[in-house]
Amino acid sequence: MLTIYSDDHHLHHGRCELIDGQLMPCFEMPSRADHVLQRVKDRELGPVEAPRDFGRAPIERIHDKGYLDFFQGAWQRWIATGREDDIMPFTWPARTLRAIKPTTLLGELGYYSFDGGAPITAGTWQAAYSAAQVALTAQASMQAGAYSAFALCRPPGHHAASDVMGGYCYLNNAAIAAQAFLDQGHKRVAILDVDYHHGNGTQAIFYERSDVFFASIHGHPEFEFPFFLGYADEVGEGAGEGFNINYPLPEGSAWDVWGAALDASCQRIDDYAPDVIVVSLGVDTFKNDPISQFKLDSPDYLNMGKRIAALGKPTLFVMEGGYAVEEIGINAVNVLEGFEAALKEGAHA
Ligand code: 6XA
Ligand code: ZN
Repeated sequence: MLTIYSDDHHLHHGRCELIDGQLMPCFEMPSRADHVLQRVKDRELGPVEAPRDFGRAPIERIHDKGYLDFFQGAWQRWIATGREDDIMPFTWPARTLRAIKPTTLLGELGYYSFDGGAPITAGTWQAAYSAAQVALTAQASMQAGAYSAFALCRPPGHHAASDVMGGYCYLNNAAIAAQAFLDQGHKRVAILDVDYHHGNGTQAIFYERSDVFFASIHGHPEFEFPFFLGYADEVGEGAGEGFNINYPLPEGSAWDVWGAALDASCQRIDDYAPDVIVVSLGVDTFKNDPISQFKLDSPDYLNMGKRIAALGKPTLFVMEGGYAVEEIGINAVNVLEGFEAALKEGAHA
């Protein structure tokens, strides 16, 4: 399987995030992608290539132009005021306030974000832009005939909506790739989000559309981030009704429960009959992950890949979360190796 990877992710290394009542060093750190890349190489998964540059146009198919302009220009505005530490939002237009867009940098940042977990640093735009190009290049390789590809994106993307950042995410790499498939002639794309956290951004982007089916398996928002989306009764709206499915699972869920939700997700995806599948591949479902309450073990990721392969569809894997840095490479690449092993065994027609 071809892996697309850019070193530009090193340009983004936030100092801290606000989590569980504390300012903590960011769990989302450069060594995550380094470990995944190393494992891809150690296991000889396939060639590793740098992304091409498709420009901003395919990103603008998903993200609001004003949001992109703000994000791209935020750092220059910040340092022009004499600051050089990370930019962090701290006030949001929640109920009782007006959802107006202020003109000051920190006001605008509150408007364009939903949590204190997505710091903007000097290199954040470039890293996120390159991650989107990584996803687009992997997508292009499939458009050119590859059956599968791995977009080793960092920063991740599934919490980012059209004009909102948060949860370590700025640009929604999986959504951008899904839209590119549609723009290049595919009719139906299914996004399967296996990250521990609900993909609220991806859900929001496609909630009223029937050309993208979204299925997510995640920690129940009653106890887990992002808290305000990801419930089972969110089934899509308008033209999108019936094209969104959530499997919120309890704390402590291991493969027995998780795998059953995967089976159910795959059944729904099968019914949808997509042309292509995009997997939001987070491995923070791992038992030793520092910010998750699920209990998947490393061999479970092989089974995950096999089950996804059994869908028999071209599949693009897009890297999302996973913070047990020592094991993130093993677990992510296990999914890809399980997928490839199943293909060799003839799981797809
Ligand atoms: C709170 C936790 C953010 C979770 C980010 C993640 N700052 N999403 O892994 O998939
Ligand atoms: Zn996650």
